[in-house]
Amino acid sequence: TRLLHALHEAVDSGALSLAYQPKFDLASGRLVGMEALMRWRQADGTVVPPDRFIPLAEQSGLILPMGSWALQTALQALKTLKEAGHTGLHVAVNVTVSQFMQPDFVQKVLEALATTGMAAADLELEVTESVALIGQDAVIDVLRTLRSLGISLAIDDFGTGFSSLSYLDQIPAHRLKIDRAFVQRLETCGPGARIASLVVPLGHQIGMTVVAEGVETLQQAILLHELGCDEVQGYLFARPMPLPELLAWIGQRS
Ligand code: G
Ligand code: G
Ligand code: MN
Ligand code: NA
Repeated sequence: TRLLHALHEAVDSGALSLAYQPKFDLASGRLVGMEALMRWRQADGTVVPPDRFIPLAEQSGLILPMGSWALQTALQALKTLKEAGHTGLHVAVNVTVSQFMQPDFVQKVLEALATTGMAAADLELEVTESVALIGQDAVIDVLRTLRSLGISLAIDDFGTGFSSLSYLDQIPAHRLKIDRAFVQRLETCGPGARIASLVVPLGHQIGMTVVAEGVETLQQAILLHELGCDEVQGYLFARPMPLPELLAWIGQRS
């Protein structure tokens, strides 16, 4: 297709970039890290949202070079922050099913850490429930290997997949990210309004840090705090920003 052809060119020409969205400890307001989010700006200035090009990249296999690039770039950005004196932060990178299924995925992650000089603890990988859904021992093995190396894992978009709860206990993840659809329903009294309140103790029960995504209002933040949610990410606090903007933003804060 036309879009796929354009995406190929984008990968080659450097039209992809990463935006970084800060993530905070809810009780203290402390910045804990940021999630790297891919952006594609076409030559005519049009921005194609990741919801459109990530599935395309996944189907075509382009996600593999794109994913390696994202890993390197995100770690390099964290290094830049570190060198500017902003330490104790981690960067979270989204990873799809096919990336995980590469035989040399762990090797690629280690190489990215080595070439940027970053430590395993500086990196978090975000996987959706669909990764767990493949459910096979091979996938769980990769996750366990990453964990044993000191890399942390987050289960992204929690509650939107079709997974059973049985896998949750098997996955060695540190963070559980409540999908923003549930955060947005917090203030309503319609169906689904209480999902977030059920997910927080569920995550805590299995030893995970619970993160709410897509927090847009103060009321949502207050409700999440009352529920005992640990961390937050959302437009209320900070939008995804290119690295130079992030550096300026952090500088102003501290
Ligand atoms: O930035 P935005 O909220 O529009 O991102 C939409 C979705 O695209 C995210 O939920 C995320 O899962 C996916 N996405 C964004 N950046 C990346 C990336 O670098 N790699 C992968 N695999 N997915 C990404
Ligand atoms: O990986 P994941 O699909 O969860 O990526 C998070 C997506 O949510 C990104 O595309 C990001 O741009 C978006 N996002 C981040 N904060 C907010 C928010 O407060 N509201 C909405 N609607 N989207 C957000
Ligand atoms: Mn994510
Ligand atoms: Na998400």
